[in-house]
Amino acid sequence: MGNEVIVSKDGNIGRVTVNRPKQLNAMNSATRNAIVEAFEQFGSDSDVRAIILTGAGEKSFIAGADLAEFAASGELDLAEMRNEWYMTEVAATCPTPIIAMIDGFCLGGGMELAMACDLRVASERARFGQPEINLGILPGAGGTQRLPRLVGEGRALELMLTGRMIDAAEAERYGIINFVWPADELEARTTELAEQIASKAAFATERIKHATRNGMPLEDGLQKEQELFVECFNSSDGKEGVAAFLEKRKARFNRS
Ligand code: CO8
Repeated sequence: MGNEVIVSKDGNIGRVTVNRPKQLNAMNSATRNAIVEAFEQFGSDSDVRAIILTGAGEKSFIAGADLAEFAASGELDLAEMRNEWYMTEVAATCPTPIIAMIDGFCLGGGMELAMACDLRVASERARFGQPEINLGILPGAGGTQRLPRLVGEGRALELMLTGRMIDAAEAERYGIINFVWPADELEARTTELAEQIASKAAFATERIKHATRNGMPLEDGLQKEQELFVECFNSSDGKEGVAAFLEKRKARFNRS
């Protein structure tokens, strides 16, 4: 792995930082591959209970795809594109919950990656948008599907058809982000949130994510949820959680 992405582990929290601040953390192919590698590594590390994805510097989370790389590439075929943007699928299916911590620009493929994560938190100076329309292309890394699910079709179409940028307050009102915090508190409050999730029963957090993110029609999704509930109910963490409540003590979960 080069230094386009910095990966570190801090107790039960995995940190993934896109590190191209001069390009406003726009993602080239190497960046996307490094993100995939980091999510896969943390997703299979049983010590890691929550992941924080962010961008280096104060100006940008991720300003989308690297347009210089776009310009230098020739024709794109479907298989190549799927391979290049596999990262959003890895984020959505990674068993470990991922929080996108957004400071500054969150645009195009950056917004699509954030939407593939599980929670999004932002500083007051964050800016969001799907500016692909201004380039004559479309949000092709999940934007046309994930944005309407977050904000409803009308708002999603308006954002994608105009390419308008919105501020953090509007993004919160739209339901794109979970919390807006002052920039100087963003890191600490995101870590607190990650620690809160990391302190829960990982056997169950994984299954909550899986059931919620499976993208199935309602009936199939409800059936899947019941299957996963039975697994959790019968797990040793499930037994321990209920026993601890009744015994008025803190639960000791062991991810099984
Ligand atoms: N790619 C490459 N370089 C970038 C990008 C980018 N996306 N964004 C910014 N940069 C570079 C600039 O070129 C500039 O470099 P330099 O200093 O060498 O000139 C540097 O970052 C700083 O940028 P600006 O000087 O433009 O900074 P400003 O504060 O004036 O503006 C903006 C900031 C508004 C964010 C502006 O840079 C901008 O509009 N950037 C482009 C944003 C954009 O259009 N993103 C979407 C890209 S397309 C995409 O993400 C599609 C994803 C799905 C594709 C799936 C199919 C394959």
